[in-house]
Amino acid sequence: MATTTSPDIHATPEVKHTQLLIDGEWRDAQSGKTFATMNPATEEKIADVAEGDAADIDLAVKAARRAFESGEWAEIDARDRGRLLNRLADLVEDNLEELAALETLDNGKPIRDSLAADLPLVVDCFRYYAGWADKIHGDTIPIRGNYLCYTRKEPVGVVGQIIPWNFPLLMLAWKWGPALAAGCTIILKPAEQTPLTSLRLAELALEAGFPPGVINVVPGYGPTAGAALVKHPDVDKIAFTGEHLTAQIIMRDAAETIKNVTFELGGKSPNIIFADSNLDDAVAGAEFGLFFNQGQCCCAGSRVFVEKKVHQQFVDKLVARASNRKLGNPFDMDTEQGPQVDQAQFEKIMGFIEKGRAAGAACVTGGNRFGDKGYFVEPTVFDNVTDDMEIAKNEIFGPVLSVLPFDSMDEVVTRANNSVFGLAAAVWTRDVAKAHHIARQVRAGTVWVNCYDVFDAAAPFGGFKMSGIGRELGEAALANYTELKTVTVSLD
Ligand code: TXE
Repeated sequence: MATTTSPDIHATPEVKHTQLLIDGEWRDAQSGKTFATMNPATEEKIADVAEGDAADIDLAVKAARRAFESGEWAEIDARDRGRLLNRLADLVEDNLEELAALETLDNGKPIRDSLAADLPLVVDCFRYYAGWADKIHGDTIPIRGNYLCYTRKEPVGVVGQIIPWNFPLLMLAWKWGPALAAGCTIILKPAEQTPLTSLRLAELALEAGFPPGVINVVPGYGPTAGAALVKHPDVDKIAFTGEHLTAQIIMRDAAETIKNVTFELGGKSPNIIFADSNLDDAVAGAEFGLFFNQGQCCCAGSRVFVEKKVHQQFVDKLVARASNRKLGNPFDMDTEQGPQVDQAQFEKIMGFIEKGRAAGAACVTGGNRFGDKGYFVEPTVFDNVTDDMEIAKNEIFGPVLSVLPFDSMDEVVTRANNSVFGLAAAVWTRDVAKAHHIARQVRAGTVWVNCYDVFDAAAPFGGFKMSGIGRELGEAALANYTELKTVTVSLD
């Protein structure tokens, strides 16, 4: 894992690339259009970035198709694909502080999180999939008759990857790692809020030696660039992370060409705290599980179920911690919470806070804007939330935590599962049997026991129900980027 020493956190990182990367070349959008990417901490413009649309997507798809068909990529030794991924990981490590600063500038996340979480996880992810590149293989299968039957795992082809803004580099790594290990070629559409680190990574990929056309990056808006990628007949697969409502549009658009899709969507994850838990650990876990990354995590533990016996004690401790969180300049090393990513997200969150109050939930800390510049929201805790309230049902994607008291195990399982989502869950208890019972009964792709937000490139992640289709990370993610071919040879 990468380590850092005394980063120059106050230096404004240089914005080296604002154009599209297509076929190994930096280009303006064919329309000549640009869009502004903003600093959410200051509400000031950072840079104008080329705004790709359908015409640019078409060029990028042609480049990716040529790179895929030409064999200079898919046919190179699998081990060499792994070597390139490792070289990319090295370059990320060599430029870790610059990348972390650029991420913080464009997204607003505290520099200490970019340095300690996002970037090390990116490096780990590339290295993990570098190791897989030469281990993707089929089986021999004993079928009836005198035949040799075997399977091959072949790259799915040209893939479109559409990512969000909450972990711009990490979402890129989760998508690039398995796709490149499998031998696919890529068109990445980063989120319009945070295009800068994707473009810098594209430059590092060129430096690492990925052939032209293997990795193309086309910033732009969802309904134009994103939709063009989804509808393009020569794109074999779409991998998307974002909102379930967007996924519904993508699924409809992808239906036109029966495109293979995988989705990592939102959640309303239950974090269940039993009276027999180590309460201080549980409180710390609830705080981290929701407030990390300004609450902008798909797996945020936004429904905190607390056993009634310890409810008041828990709320008092949580309020003490939440109200002590340090908000401010994300480039200060001791800042724990930065701004939300943009005005739209800020307004969405403030709207939910109003709905919580109107529904009668008790706002026990926070509930307001912080400061008068930048999209900062005070860490907010609602107590005595009931399952039918809007704030208990919808993904808020901000620093707003709901406490829901409960009495019994059966009750809490039913209530935890009473959601259209099923991404993650956590349980805090000293009773092993209780922990495993919850782990088994809760319908979610990840269950953490006495911990929260523990991620590793090797551990699959993804959702049940409306939280997604398919799994990212781990060996499981390779299935997203491979087609299985059966070959049967007559031995007569
Ligand atoms: O998401 P979108 P937004 C949730 C979270 C947040 C809400 C809205 O609740 O408040 O979504 O955020 C591209 N065809 N999550 O509007 O629209 C878009 O350009 C193709 C949860 O930012 O899903 C961007 O690149 N692509 C989530 C990406 O989709 C389209 C992370 C994500 O944007 C498109 C982010 C279209 N028609 C938000 N429309 C998570 N699961 O972690 C948009 N896009």
